[in-house]
Amino acid sequence: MIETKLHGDVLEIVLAHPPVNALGEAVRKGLYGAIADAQADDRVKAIVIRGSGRLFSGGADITEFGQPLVPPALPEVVDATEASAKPVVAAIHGLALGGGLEVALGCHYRIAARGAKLGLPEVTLGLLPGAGGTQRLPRLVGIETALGMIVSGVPVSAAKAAEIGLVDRLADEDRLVEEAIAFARTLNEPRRTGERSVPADPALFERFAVENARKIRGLDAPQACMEAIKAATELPLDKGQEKERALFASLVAGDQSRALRHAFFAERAAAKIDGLPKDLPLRPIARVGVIGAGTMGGGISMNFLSAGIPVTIVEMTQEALDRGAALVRKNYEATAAKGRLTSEQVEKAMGLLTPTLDFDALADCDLIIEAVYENMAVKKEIFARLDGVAKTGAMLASNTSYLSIDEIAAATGRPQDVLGLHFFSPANVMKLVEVVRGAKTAPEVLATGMDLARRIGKMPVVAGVCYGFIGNRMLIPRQSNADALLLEGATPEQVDRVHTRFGMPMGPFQMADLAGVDIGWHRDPERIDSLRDALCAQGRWGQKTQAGYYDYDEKRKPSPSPVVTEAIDAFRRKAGIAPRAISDEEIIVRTLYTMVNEGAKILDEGIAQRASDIDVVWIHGYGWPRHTGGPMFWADQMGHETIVEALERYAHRLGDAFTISPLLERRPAGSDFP
Ligand code: T1G
Repeated sequence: MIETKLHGDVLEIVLAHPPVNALGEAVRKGLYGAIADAQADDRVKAIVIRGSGRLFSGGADITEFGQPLVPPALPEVVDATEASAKPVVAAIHGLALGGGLEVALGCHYRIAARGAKLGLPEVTLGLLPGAGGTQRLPRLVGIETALGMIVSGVPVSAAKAAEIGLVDRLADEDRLVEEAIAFARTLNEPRRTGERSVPADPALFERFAVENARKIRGLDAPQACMEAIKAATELPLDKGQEKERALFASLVAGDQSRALRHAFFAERAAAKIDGLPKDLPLRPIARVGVIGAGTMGGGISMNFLSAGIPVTIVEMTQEALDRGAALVRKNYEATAAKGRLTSEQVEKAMGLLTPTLDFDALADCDLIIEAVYENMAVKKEIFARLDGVAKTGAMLASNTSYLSIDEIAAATGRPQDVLGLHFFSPANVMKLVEVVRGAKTAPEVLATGMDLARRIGKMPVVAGVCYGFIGNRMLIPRQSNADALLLEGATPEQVDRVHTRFGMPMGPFQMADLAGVDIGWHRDPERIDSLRDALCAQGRWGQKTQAGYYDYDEKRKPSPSPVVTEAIDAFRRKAGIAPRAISDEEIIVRTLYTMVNEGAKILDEGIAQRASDIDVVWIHGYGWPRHTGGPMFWADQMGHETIVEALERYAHRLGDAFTISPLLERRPAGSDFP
């Protein structure tokens, strides 16, 4: 956990706790003891602290939160480091995050490898730096810089850290330790953070809060971070640390931090495929083929191009092909215009794209992704054709968002090579990919799909085959109830407002307008069986036609539509429904609780490996508010009995086909989903 080595008169202390040198109990004890021993060791003139492996330290051990604290607490260890009578130098490489950076802040000097990054990401876990970071960082880099780093949680580069005074020196990666030891040898005494508070203009905090209002709305931790940093402008160091610890204690016990810590571990658990050996040989993917150059095909292609993987994209007509390639270029150039890509990077990515009308050009691809429209007959025809073109061992994937991978695989003679790679629109932006395993998908094909998704920066989740897999299947009861609520008396604005207040980026009707009301429409303007049919028949296809469930101005700003109100009334009259007042609670039960219920069925049927995978799907595929942990964690916190009771109370509104998941019903009170 802690290794020490004496280099002449300089003691090297190594944080050695793979994989991230988390500052768990044993590391804290070891570090505290090594610092104490060094004080009494006359051979030691100065101390260097570094991390083993690929980084300095990933911070406190998050798994310990919520458990009884075993001393020494991290603040104590950091204070003891700073109190050392002998100079202490932190030698930082890779990452110094959270408590890791706070240990470095307790050191008297900091030297960093040029490729290192330093940050205080506690806010992303619903916490604040609780080992002196909110008090020492402002004293070192100033209030404004400290506010930016701590409230955003975004790490800074070593160069930036040197610029703002967070580190004293930079070193080449391979000379860091020797330069740190040599530097330590030149030091005669410690340099400590000043006790005095850091005066600041109070208006700075108000301005910062206003500028960041949208980002931090409804979140406890950013507010507490600002309060702790403000204490650094009013109190001496020790008093400020007391304030920091009190705020930390409140956050760590709070719902939001427990939810955010759940999300952190859920994302890592999602990468694991139960029942598969860890070291399964993956299939090499050197070239990808994409069939369909529409919005999805283009977006999917960009993920591989940006990761340096060549893509052959196939379309049926030159016009569609040109349009698709132009859209890819347009997306890249829009990113470059924001300064997030250089023009060379754009050209490099575009240079890896090979548009073609020749289906046989897919013969040398290692993975081929079909991204044509949602029609099973078309997909089966494509896969049957692929069977004759794709090379042996090529992986054949469909981007279908609902349809059966098993049925598609059966159109080929190689079902073991077939899987689903369900990207979420816009595919070059949304992180989620549902990696759908068919009944005959080979284990290494599934494992390769998961690994490749991560290589291109996605958040993959394994899904079994059912209509809509995980995310879209849970959308079904949400949308059917939302539609029914309109006919029973609610308005699109009311239903959407309940969802946006809950923390969703948009509600069901705003989402329909964004995605396209006409998606999945039968396209027969004479056949009007639903409000959606009526809107589509009038050409109200959503934002793209400046009209859907809402009217849109040229800036796509939505406003309630009298046309829609009239259409809803007409449907009510036709169905003989007298509108009634609908409570927000009813909307929550019928659109969010029913989603949880569907999630429980998905879990029960083994479509999802674990409840936390369902949370990851909704956080990364639909923007479910991360600080509630995802639908299943949120239900755990609420108590399954609360959900069951409410669903039973509204059962008469949920349709004859509605059933409560047995998994929900049979869970003992207070238990969580598996
Ligand atoms: N505590 C416990 N486990 C951790 C951990 C941590 N801080 N960081 C990572 N792990 C586990 C992770 O769950 C995974 O486990 C394995 O290590 C590899 O992680 C008092 C209160 C450092 C950038 O927020 O951002 O300090 O799945 O897959 O992609 O003020 O891990 O293998 O079983 O993510 O190379 C603040 C959290 C803590 C940083 C490395 N620190 N970690 O990414 O590997 S709170 C953070 C990360 C704190 C103090 C406060 C990343 C990483 P498993 P990984 P990676």
